[in-house]
Amino acid sequence: ETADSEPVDVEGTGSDEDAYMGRREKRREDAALLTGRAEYTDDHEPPGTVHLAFVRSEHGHADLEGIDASAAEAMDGVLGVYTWADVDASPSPGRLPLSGLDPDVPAHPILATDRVRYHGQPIAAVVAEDRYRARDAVDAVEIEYEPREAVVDPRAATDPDAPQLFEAASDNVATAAEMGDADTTDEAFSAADRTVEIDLENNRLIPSALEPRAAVAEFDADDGFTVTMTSQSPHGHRRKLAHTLGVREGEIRVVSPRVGGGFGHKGHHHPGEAMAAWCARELERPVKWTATRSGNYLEGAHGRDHRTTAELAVDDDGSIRGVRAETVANVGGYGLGGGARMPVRYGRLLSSQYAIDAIHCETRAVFTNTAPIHSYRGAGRPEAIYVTERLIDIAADELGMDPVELRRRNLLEPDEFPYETPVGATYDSGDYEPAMEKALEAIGYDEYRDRPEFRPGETNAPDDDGLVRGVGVANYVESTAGGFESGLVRALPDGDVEVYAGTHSHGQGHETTYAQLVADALEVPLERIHVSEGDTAAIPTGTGTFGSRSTLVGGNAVVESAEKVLAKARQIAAAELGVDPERVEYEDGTFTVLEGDETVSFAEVADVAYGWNTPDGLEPGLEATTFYESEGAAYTFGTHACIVAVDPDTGDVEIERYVAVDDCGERVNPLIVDGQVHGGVAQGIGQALYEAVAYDEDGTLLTDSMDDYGVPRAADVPPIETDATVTPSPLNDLGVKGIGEAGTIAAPPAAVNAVCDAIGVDHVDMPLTGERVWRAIASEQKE
Ligand code: MCN
Repeated sequence: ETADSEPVDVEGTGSDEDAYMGRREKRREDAALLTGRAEYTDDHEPPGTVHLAFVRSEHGHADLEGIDASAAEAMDGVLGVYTWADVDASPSPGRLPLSGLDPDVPAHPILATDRVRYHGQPIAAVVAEDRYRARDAVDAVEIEYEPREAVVDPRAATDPDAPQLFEAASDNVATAAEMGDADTTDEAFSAADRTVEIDLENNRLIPSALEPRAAVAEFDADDGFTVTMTSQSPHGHRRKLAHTLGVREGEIRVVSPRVGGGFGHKGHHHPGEAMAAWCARELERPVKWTATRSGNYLEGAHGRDHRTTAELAVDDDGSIRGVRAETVANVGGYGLGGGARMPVRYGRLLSSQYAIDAIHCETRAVFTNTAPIHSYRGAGRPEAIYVTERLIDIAADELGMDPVELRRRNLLEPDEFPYETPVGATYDSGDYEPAMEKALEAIGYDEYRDRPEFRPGETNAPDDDGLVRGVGVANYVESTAGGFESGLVRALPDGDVEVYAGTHSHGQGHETTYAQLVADALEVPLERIHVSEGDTAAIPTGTGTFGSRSTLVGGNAVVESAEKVLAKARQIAAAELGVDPERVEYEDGTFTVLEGDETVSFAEVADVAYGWNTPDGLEPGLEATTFYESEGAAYTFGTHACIVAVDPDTGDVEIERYVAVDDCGERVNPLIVDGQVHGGVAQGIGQALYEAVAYDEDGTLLTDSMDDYGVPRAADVPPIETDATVTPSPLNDLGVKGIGEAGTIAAPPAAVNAVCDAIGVDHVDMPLTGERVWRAIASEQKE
């Protein structure tokens, strides 16, 4: 990227050449991040800081028969070793808040009570003068376990004979939900010409943010707690910490400095930050906890892990009549936060981009002896879109139809919006075909299908290099935004502007995009805008960054506040100029009397606002706060397509080309939007080709480090060719929709569709390792 501030050329954006909206502004936060000047949680070290480390369960399922901490307590530099008995004897409830589940199911304790339910569950907390001594003392704590039989597979867990995790959850079912209408769907299936079926696994993933979870807790009897931590939602964490510690929200300040990636798992409340705060109060010393990579892998909320049987009913002319899905979603050892409720809502996106009259989805969220599962980038949307987009390719094969043609025949038309799906989603706006055609054109779909090597429904013939190639296309929708967000805009006396938002960027570039929005609204230069997030003491109560919501709710909140500031500035300017506010026009930072020459600048108005002589009837100061609530979700959409090359001798897959055409409405900063797509696609490719979480049958996590867990390296990710269409959301004045999760949703079905096309099979479960693909080719050849 060389150009700093080019106006964009996509129709529908950047119409005003002077506007910052639509410009490819470079991220202003990057200089500090890239040169190592940025401060992360682990950089914070107040005087007297001591270090917390956890003794973690070595078993997936076991009763705790005894804990002997005497040797650890006697070690040099060790300040305390704590167990559940200590937490239980303290005023803190010590259990993470759990909503939406049977109240008889005990919530996750910050230290294990009398039983451990997953490998890595924290059992005891050791605090020492430095982290090395803390780590040595962890090894000196003796735990006596009585192992129990474990269950790690969510389907197996629903067997009445399977080990039960909680008495109150029979057959280990945490919660269940049904979406759509069963009878209508049955009728659609009986009336349809054909049905196809798939049984698939949406593989469990572990978030691999560069920065592990971390917290530094300080306690003062007069001021309460200050918890500096890695957080996607500082106000949310304040609330949850107050619950776990048993104190009032006003007694806690959460500060979240730079956050080195989150991908969902830094939005959830884990034992680490709560235990650091608990220990800080106990010891009256600042307590730092930084998870090790393995600690993060063992216990940082995992994602996905669905088992689904799904069917699609279709007529011979390609009209899709219905979709039916039955899913068992793993939630691990405890339903972390709302984590048990989250997967049962996944069915809401099963309609993808299509007009399907009948859909029915049943989901059960199930406890197993594995790490708690919560949301991982996409959180339910990738799981749903994967089901539908895989079914469509299988149906096309059954019909002998081009899978793109089958999609084209069923796409929703632009005049059908707002569109209510049979599974309870209301799509705000969409124009799906142009995005799909753009992607097909870019990948060269028709030329690919015309190649002599292409053999529909069977393994394609190898090219001269011996590799078989395949093309895969996936359409998607992404529900973005929801809830409310806070935005405060404050003009300072010299006309500089501070912006505070309740969201918290952990890689998304909010400092740049919010500044662009406010600079436009106030018509002042970008350099004069200063954006802050991440401190509950400075920022009006907000919600946080997840669900690709920040641009829509946070963006509109700061813009509305800027507009309120400008309205007041106009009143002050009018008084200064001695005319009615209606007789004042504003352009490029200057108020001018209509048909006159007198002017006053925005900076001069700000100076007056904080002077001793504010005009009569006007309160001093120049700031405004907005709590913006979105009217509903805005539905981003697009089409991703890729070409893969498969080595038939080894099953190795390489993605040779990847095209992403996304439509997130008006784009604030297309450069950042591209970056978000790149990151999301890289993670989607990780899920499709490399990332597999393995537990053995005792519930031991086998992939507890980056040696064993296949996060894609730069060389594993192909160049990503991005493009866009622009269909504004009618639900908000900016016309924006979110983009943060699009790539993780679209990439897995695009990649798997391409491999299945190359080797001529119906389905191979992710990740598409060489072994799995080779076996699929071998079994296809046998038939
Ligand atoms: N943007 C834009 N125009 C739009 C939409 C978005 O210019 N129409 C810009 C935004 O202004 C913002 C960025 O794109 O700078 C992402 O905005 P948005 O889609 O609103 O998403 P959020 O900021 O709420 O980010 C959340 C999303 C999620 S849910 C995960 S998980 C995720 C992600 O973003 N985790 C990330 N992107 C990540 N990127 C990095 N580097 N690291 C993570 O952990």
